[in-house]
Amino acid sequence: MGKSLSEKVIAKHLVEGRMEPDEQIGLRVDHTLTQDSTGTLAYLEFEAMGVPHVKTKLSLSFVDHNMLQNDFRNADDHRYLQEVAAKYGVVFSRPGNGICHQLYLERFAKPACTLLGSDSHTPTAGGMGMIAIGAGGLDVAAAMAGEPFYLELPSVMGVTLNGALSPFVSAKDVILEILKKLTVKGGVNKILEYFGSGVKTLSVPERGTIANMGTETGATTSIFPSDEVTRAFLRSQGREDQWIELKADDGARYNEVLEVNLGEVEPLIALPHSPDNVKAVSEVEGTPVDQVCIGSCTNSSLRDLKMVAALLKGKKISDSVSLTISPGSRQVLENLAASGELVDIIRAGARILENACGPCIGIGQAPQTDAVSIRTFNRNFKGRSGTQNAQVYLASPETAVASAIYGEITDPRELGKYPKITLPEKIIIDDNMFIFPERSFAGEIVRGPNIKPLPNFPPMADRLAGEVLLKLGDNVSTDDILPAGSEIMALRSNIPEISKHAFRYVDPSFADRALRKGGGFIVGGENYGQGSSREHAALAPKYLGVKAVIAKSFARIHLANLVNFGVVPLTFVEKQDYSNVAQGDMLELDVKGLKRNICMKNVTKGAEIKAELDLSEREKSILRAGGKLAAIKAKQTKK
Ligand code: MIC
Ligand code: SF4
Repeated sequence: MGKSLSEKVIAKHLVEGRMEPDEQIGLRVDHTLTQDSTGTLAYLEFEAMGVPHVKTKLSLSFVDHNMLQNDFRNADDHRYLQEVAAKYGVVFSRPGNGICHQLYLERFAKPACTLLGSDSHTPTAGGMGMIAIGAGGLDVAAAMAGEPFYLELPSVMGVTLNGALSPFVSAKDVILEILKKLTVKGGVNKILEYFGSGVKTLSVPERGTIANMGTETGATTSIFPSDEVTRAFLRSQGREDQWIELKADDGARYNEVLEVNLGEVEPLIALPHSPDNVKAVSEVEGTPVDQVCIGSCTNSSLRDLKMVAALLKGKKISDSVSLTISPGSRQVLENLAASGELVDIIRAGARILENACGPCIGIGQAPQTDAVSIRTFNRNFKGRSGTQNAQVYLASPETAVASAIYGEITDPRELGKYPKITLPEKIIIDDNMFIFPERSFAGEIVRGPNIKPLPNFPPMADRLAGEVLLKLGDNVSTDDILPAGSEIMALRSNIPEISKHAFRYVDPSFADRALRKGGGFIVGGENYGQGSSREHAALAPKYLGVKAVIAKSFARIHLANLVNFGVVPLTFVEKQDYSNVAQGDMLELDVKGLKRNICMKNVTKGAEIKAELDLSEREKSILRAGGKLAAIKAKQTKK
């Protein structure tokens, strides 16, 4: 039987476990990536591991999220990150260089390698034939220290792409089509592997867009073959020598297959407030638009911004719209500047922002009250833009431009002539804003006053008791648990302070209540913790005393983060038992021995509820120790 591409790359990196369904496997990690807002914790954790130098082939630290310097805090974090990178052998990408996933794809991604990144959109590099996975900072720190990355072997969903896209339809529409089919939980514990005759019609940045937003289906990662298109992209980046051909065997078997005929995809748009709330653009045409934001790790490549420039050339945006452009990298910006295309963008009335995440994560450009904002980004969870009542829609750069010009949601096919975009064979490359570790740092690492030591947690108790502090519904995102935005994100390296903001917009009294009651439990529905990799969404509740989360199901990265910080993740054996637990109920759990079946007593209702702890022995030992850092330290003292 032929092998899928995913199986081939995984097999090459397998260091523990067997490649069988539901098996826990350990993967060798070739490259790691961090970004600043998860990176400060990740490097504090790495330092605590006491390893003198990173053990990976390549580790990179990007600064692209917390770019607003309203006071000393973000700037102090940036300095810490730069010094720690130099000390431990990590390549540092300076603020202003660009968004981690875009930069990684341009300059470092290599077919057949593995990448672990402390950002949920790390799978973008799957566009280059890699197994690239997002994880919490602690797992990335462990990988930098030479540990394998552990996960349950994902099943592989084949996605056949046939035909070719029609004019004005692009990669974003393809992934929106897939999201419409799979929803935000349809990809959990799966790899989306692309193949079929349509693949060769997509450039590497377009493949990157599709792999990037596969994250929104909950997928572990997405992967494309490495073919002549990949080779041409690497050639244009002066890296052709890093190319190898990579594809699934003929007759490879997939656990399931999804078919997308590219020619049938039409311009699509995700409506507020979920990336899977997808409709045809034509269904919502005419909705007045106040803001359009183009950029993010999904849609900020040279291909995308060349398209934007071509569509804006000679036009003027509507007086009612504020249009912002955040290029994905300095390389993209420099090439647009050199070709003159940047002028077309500026003349049309766009506001050029930094090469960074920016509005995607509520770092500036919060929309006005009740605004409709069309964004080429990947997430539109309520409030993520910084304005709680804003209506955020997700669309392609083509739809975004058409809507900016007409001041209302517009099908881009109404723009008339479709420009032909070709990527230059050779682009301008300048790696000056990467600091390679040869320029070494020998001094003492300076930590600003906002960089607080990591909290320590005791080993787990045999009995957990307390109140249900909060009961939530399905698809609770990490943006709900620990919101982003410039105010709260500046506290990423200060756990005591950031914890005060847990569930701030869901229930502003949560943090105080949790502390007052001496901790307790959270009850959730399906897909609890979807979205980002931020470990603060596990660490802050833990710091406030949350002992366990009982949910119908969990998102992959958040589940791992809960375990890593010693919070017990339990699922209801009978889903209807969810309705037998109310906020304020007192619960008692006997977790001695961390058995699979846990009996949970609802003391308030006098009922017994069956809960399940579906974890590997390795994960259980982490829980017992009180978290992964404690487990690693305990292992070190035994040696
Ligand atoms: C996001 O898009 O939500 C983020 C900000 O990039 C996060 C990481 C973080 O919270 O720092 C992610 O996707 O993992
Ligand atoms: Fe940055 Fe947005 Fe991408 Fe997250 S999703 S890495 S905030 S651009």
